[in-house]
Amino acid sequence: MNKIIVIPLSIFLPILIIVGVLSVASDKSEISSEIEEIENSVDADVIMPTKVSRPGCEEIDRCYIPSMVNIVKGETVTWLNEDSAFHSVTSGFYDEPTGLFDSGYMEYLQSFSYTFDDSGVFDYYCTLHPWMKAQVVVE
Ligand SMILES: [Cu+2]
Repeated sequence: MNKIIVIPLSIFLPILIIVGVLSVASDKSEISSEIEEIENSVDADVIMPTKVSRPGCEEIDRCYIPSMVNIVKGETVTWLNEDSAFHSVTSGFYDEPTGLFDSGYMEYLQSFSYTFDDSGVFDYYCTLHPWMKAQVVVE
């Protein structure tokens, strides 16, 4: 006759709970490592730092960091929004967009890239926060 192995519920239930907790924990670490991957995968030239949705950053020239980027023709600039608020990267001045580039609203950790094919000084700003402005200088 075959022996039937009976695992008492008092042992089985705690094991089940531990396995459940462990799988939730590994899910969480997976998510945080995914976020890290996103942050590391974006090689940003310019970041929008936290708290720039309130005026003040313009006084220390830190609405976009750095506030001036120097590149040569044909190079690409990548912006990364590290703020929890929406921001944009829009060519021109507030209420005077040139139409050359516009990221639209960028959410947290969203990036935007633009390749500059002509030389010149390119001003840009945030459509949501008039004090946010910076420049790309293309040789
Ligand atoms: Cu903004």
